Amino acid sequence: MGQTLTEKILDDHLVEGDLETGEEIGIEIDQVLTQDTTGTLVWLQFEALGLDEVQTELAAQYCDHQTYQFDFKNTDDHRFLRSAAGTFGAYYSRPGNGICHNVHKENFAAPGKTLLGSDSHTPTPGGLGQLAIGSGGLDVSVAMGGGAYYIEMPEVVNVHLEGELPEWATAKDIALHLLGELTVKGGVGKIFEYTGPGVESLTVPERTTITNLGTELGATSSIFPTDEKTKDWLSRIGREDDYVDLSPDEDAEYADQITVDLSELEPLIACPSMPDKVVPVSEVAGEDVEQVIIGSCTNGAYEDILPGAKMLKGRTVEKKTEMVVAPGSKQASEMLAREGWTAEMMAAGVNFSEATCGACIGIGHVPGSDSVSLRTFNRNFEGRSGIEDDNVYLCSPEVATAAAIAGEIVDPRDLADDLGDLEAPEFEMGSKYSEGMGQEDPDIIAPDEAVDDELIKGPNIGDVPLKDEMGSELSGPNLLKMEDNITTDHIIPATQDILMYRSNIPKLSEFTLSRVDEDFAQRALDSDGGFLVAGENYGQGSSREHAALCPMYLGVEGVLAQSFARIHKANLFNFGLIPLEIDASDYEQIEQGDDIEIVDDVADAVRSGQEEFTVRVNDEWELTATLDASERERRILADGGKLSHTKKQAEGG
Ligand code: MIC
Ligand code: SF4
Repeated sequence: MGQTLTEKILDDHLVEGDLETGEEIGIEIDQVLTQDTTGTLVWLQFEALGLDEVQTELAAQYCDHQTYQFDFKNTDDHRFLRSAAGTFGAYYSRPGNGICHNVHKENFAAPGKTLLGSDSHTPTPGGLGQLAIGSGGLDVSVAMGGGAYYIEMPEVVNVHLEGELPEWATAKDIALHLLGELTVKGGVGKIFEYTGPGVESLTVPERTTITNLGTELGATSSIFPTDEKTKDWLSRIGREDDYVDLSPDEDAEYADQITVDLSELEPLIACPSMPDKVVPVSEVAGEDVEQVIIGSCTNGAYEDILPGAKMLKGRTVEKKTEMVVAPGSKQASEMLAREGWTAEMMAAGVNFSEATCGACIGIGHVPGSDSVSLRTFNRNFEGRSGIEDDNVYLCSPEVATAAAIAGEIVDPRDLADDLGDLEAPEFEMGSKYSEGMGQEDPDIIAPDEAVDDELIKGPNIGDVPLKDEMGSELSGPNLLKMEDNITTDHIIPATQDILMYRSNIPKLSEFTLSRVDEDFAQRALDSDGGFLVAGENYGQGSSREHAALCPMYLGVEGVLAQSFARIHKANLFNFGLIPLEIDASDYEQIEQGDDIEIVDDVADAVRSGQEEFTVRVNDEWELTATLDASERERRILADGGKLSHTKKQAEGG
């Protein structure tokens, strides 16, 4: 039987297990990436594991999320990261050089290689044939130390693209269409592999917009085959030697197939406040728009910004609307400047931000209260923009620019009809060979150019807390009952005032779940242990392991949820919190404050492979909860988390 492209790459990297759906496999990781807000823990854990040198082909540390350095704490974090990269042998990309996914794509991403990154949008370079997966930081530390990365073999789903996009519909609309159809949990446990004649019509920047948004589907990864378009893109950035031909076998078998006829797509928009609340733009036309932002890791390439620049040529941004461009990388900014587009856009009334995550996580350009903001980003979770009552819509650069011109949401086709002289911008590829552009990225420090050879820890850099081995008894109150689709932004928000404590767990823990219940942290600390209860898809969104580590620090012992998001579930194991699945009817019945007791000898049951656990509530009624875990995950859990487990293994325990 033939293989899918995913299976081929996994087969090449397999160190443990078989490629059977649902079975745990261990794979070798070629490249790792990390960023500033998850990277501090990655290196602290690398150090705590007693590791002293990067073992993967390549490791890269980016500073992208909090680059404004409002406070010495951020600057200290960046200095620590530079010193860690220098000491242990990673590339270091300076603050302001751009978002990890964009800068990695430009400098290092390579077809056929595996990439593990401590950021949920790590799958972005799947658009050029790299098998890239997001994970918690500790998994990245271990992979960087030469350890395998373990996942349940996902289902490989074929997304078959037919036809070509009509005018004004874009790659963003392909991704939004899938989100509308499949929802934010539609991709859990799956890898989406794109095939079909429609693939040829899409360039690498368009493909990476689609693979980037695969994360919003909850997918483990998304991948495209390679072809002339991939080769062309690599040669435009001077890396044609990295090209390899990659495609699935003709008789490859997929778990499922979804067909998308590109010619039927139209401009789409995701409404507040979930990326899957997708409707045609015309359905929400007429809403006043106060802010428009083009950029982020989703649509921050030169090729993503150009259409807006072309649409604005000879026009101005409507007076009541503010428009900001936040390029994904400094290279994209430099290309726009050298080609004259920055000046054109500025003349039209656009402001430029440095290349940073910034506004995407509520750092800068926070919308006004109860106002509409249109963004080309990938996430619009409530409050993520930095204000609780936000109304953030997600759309393509074309739709965003149309709104900036009109001052309201408008289908660009209607705007073109109204204006009479607005043409759909032709897609145009950029090149690093713009006149005068240097070929090397001056903001990247290679391991052999390192400026530090020992770790520099300022007062904000703390230690990584450890958990004790699991005991035989596990009981405590239900500390908080939550609904479906609780995001990691609810658990540990990423806004400015909180983000600077990512390397200081005791302080950061004070903010745990404060967006759901401001008294939570104190209640958890006062209680001797306890549980969290949630609906479906608990922990969707970010890879931040702080969303498991902070509850652990506050004494939480486990989470009872109807289902979990993949990365967050792995993070719960990594920090010794038991993730138990419960039925919808039991979820309905259980109340906040109820006493929860796991009846079995827990540590024993976890180690011995027991799947069903009896949970007694208030000493009155019982429910059955399921632990879906591999043997390896069970050992990690029982040992009190992956750090203790890995150390124990090294000591021969
Ligand atoms: C996000 O988009 O939520 C983030 C901020 O990039 C996170 C990483 C983090 O929390 O540091 C992610 O996607 O993993
Ligand atoms: Fe940064 Fe936003 Fe992309 Fe996350 S989703 S990496 S915060 S730009």
